[in-house]
Amino acid sequence: MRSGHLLIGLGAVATLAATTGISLAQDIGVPKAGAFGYQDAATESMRRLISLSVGLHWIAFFITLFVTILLGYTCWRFSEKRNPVPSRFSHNTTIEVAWTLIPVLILVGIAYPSIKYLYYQETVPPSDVTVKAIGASGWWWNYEYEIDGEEVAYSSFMAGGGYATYDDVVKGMKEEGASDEDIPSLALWKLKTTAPMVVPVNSIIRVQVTSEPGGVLHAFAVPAFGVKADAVPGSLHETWFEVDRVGTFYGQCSELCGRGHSYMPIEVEVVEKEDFKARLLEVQEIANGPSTSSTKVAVNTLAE
Ligand SMILES: [Cu+2]
Repeated sequence: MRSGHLLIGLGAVATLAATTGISLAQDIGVPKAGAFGYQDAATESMRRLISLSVGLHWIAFFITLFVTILLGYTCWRFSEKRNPVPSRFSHNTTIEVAWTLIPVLILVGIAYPSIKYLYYQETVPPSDVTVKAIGASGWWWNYEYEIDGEEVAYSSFMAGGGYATYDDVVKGMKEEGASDEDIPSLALWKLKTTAPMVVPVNSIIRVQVTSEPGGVLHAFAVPAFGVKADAVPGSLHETWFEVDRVGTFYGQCSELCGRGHSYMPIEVEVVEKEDFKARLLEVQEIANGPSTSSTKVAVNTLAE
């Protein structure tokens, strides 16, 4: 059975490696039947993270292989039958130095790329757009921008929130008068929002993450971008990403924040640079209504 497991292990690592290639697939972050490994990387940061992870898996694989073979050989070679008179020595300087030094070198070999990646990820380059993502205590996200001195702010709720089952979502949203394209597909249920975060493609996006004052902990996470930042009331955390393609990407709140934790998805719409401002203002208008002041954040009207 062991060789079977090894083959599965090798297959798993190969699949992880395969996910590092650039794909033009849309709707990254949507669950797919039989999917395995990481989501397609849409940023350089996530590509680096995947190659680091694949490298670490290979190191862990060979260490496990080595230890398993050594253990098997020892059990076989030094059994009572084959080795009736055991040797009595208790020290061997050469091997003691080796089994101390080799693991230290392996750990240093792991630490170096890990710290290098951390430094890359934690250093925010000069940004083109800054977005403030605020986790709301009623379980949704608020997004705030300042574009050409103009404040843009809106709330992003789960599309079809407040219903217990997917059938109820379809039925309920139809009764509310929603069009077919507003109703999320089953795969997009709990991922699609009423108003996505909008960002331009191939631009450095700085995301400032926090939580409502007096609120609870959330976390802003989009796996395809390789970002995850805790949202803590009274504290401003920063992360950044630069997406290499136009499309829609999904993430979810990734810190257990309470009753509505699974109902506060993150939908990021990546658009061409020249379409960015118009699309952002359009989303703000959809979210807040045409007459609402841009600085006013919509109140959650969805049933909880
Ligand atoms: Cu949350």
